[in-house]
Amino acid sequence: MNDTRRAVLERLAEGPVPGPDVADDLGVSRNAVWKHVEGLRGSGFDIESSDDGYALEGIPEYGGPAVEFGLDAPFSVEYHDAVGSTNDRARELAAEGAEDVVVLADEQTGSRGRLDRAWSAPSGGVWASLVLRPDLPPAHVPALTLAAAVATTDAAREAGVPAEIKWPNDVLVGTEGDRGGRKLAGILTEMEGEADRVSWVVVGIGVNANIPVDDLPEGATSLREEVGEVDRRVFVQRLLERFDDLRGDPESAVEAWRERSATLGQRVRVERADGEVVGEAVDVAFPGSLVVETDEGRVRVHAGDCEHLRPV
Ligand code: BT5
Repeated sequence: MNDTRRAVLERLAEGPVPGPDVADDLGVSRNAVWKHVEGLRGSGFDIESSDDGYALEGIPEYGGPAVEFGLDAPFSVEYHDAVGSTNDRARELAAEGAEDVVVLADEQTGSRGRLDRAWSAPSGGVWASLVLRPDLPPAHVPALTLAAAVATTDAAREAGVPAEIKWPNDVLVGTEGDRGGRKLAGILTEMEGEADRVSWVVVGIGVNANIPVDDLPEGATSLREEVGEVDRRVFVQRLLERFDDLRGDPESAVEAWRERSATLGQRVRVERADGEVVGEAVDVAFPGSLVVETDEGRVRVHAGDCEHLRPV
């Protein structure tokens, strides 16, 4: 949504207002106001016109303009009913110079997990990829993945789901149970940069929102399964707002991650490209490495797949 359209919408949301007043306030022509009102109606906003002027009576349930409306974070949203992978689309936008754009889809037909694993993304999910241009050295980018995991966890908790984070990027529910938790969300961060500067980062966040578990892989859960259907518009807004708070202070993201972690204090096995590490997960160190106390001493693991083991 462009800035003028957003401003028109905000004026109409305050109550009935005559078109000419909106035009004067925003310094645009009456015809321009009318065009924006028609555009907003086309996007699903219910705008009534009466003798008192225009009034906003209803907003679309979901989609780009719906998420942008009332969003307290500086992101614009490109929405797709269906797309191959939101990360792939976000990478295209990043290559074109985009910043603070969120690619959001109802369904993905070719989405990816880490290490080119498949990610199942049927209709009803929250599939979002954030195009960022942070002023960070590449080595600090993992902190953004932690920030995204915290933001996702907090949005899930606000929706009533007691989510926790498994290092580095899985958001789980029910980690106390025998099966070690069911996966609610995953994060895939990709970047391009030089030795000392990031050019762009794409943080891809996949949340099983309003999806029946039968449509998901074994071991997965969804918000719908845990608490019933959620308002995806509000969920995405809270997630983006929380992420926006955290990204400016990566150290605080790591601290917030510790507080929501299901991994710290657990016996873990971490599979790395160059072998496995087994021991107790004792800390996460900036910008996101897991510190494991092994029989041979402390090891810092930067990347890998982590499994929580039963205590010995
Ligand atoms: C992840 O990978 O957890 C990262 C997933 C990132 C997906 C988002 S959606 C928006 C954006 N666009 C993309 O194309 N991707 C991102 P990983 O840790 O490698 O976990 C992958 C494994 O999780 C798979 O091998 C399955 O076992 C399991 N899995 C697949 N789909 C799942 C789902 N919907 N829910 C829970 N688990 C799933």
